[in-house]
Amino acid sequence: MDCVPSIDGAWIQRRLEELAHISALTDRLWRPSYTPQEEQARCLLESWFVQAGLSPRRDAAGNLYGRTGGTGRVTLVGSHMDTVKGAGAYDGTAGILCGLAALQALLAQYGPPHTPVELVSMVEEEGSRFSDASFWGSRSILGQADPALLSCRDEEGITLARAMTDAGYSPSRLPEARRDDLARYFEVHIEQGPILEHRGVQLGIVDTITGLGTLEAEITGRADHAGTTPMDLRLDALQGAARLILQLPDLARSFRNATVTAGSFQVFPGSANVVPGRVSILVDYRAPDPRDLEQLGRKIRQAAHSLETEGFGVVTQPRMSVPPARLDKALGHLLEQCAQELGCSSMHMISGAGHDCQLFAGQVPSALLFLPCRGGRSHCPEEYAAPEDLARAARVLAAALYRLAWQHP
Ligand code: HGY
Ligand code: MN
Ligand code: MN
Repeated sequence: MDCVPSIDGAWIQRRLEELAHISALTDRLWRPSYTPQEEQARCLLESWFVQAGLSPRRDAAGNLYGRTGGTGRVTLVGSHMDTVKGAGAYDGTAGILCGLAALQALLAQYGPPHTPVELVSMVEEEGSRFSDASFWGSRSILGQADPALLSCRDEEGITLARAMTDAGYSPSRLPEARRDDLARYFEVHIEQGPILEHRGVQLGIVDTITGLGTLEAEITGRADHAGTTPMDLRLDALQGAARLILQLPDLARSFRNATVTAGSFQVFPGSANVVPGRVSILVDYRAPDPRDLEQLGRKIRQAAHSLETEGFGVVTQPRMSVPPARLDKALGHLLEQCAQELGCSSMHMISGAGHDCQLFAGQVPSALLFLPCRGGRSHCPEEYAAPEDLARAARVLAAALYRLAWQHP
């Protein structure tokens, strides 16, 4: 398949490392949406889009597009530019830069495609600033951004509406971000797990993306003096929460490919010499089967409410949920064929991570291509993908885009 130009993985990696220096924190990488740091990253990406020959545009949600080609339904390629707290340099941005490298190489070799191709850098996929509004950028494109979420708040108490307005975007114009001209969606992403590296396979063709939900459990006991309250007369909310958290791994193990994680919790009042009166936990739970996902969520709620028999007050609140998604077989087969013709090994797999792709899959044929990341590590500074793996994924994407938009429009 010599029609696909070569791609320099080091070019991709240099830009990822440059983006990784743009952080809202000094001691680790966090690029939350609608912040000056995100705007700085967006402007840098925009300059690269223009250098590559793409026409830039921002939508009402702050998603950044780069377009090339004629009229007609659009092949969209993209991922997210926001990060979790303590992120690595590759989650999200690797997909944007692999897409950019693919388009830059094709434009340099063949000029614009017959049918339009757009690259998109999306906002707030992680929900690391607005935990109820994860996938906000892709939801805005798909007309699924719930206006009620505009009043959700970040840790500083700033609403999503305020943050958008301060960043120069008008929440009232969000409906303008909706697209109804998309033909298909491609996403390249690091695997964020160990399977490709462990199996020695170069690329992953994702068939199913797991469903995920977030549940808030608030456990209320009684705040008391840490020194004068006898151990058997306490209602220590953190002890209750701990008993719930220790049950979660067994709940996950009762469903295939399921996970449950209690990664975020707050203790009130939070002083060492006060028996914790209240604890709020955010539980992340996932399963690739929709029935399992629903049952798992129910079992977690039941386990939380069973603490009531010990005298604790328990309130559980579903916060966010995204169903599992089966991706497009024809696009998956195209990626597999392109990988084969380029001499790359590939395997079909499930994604345990959530992705914007699973929202697109509900409306247009969508495909997700994984590249390995070292040790399967992600959502941490150790996250790393080798230049040759970045280049390989970009070339397979370029081959698929060439077929669809340059060769057989
Ligand atoms: O949490 C996830 O799976 C994704 O990184 N947002
Ligand atoms: Mn992530
Ligand atoms: Mn991601």
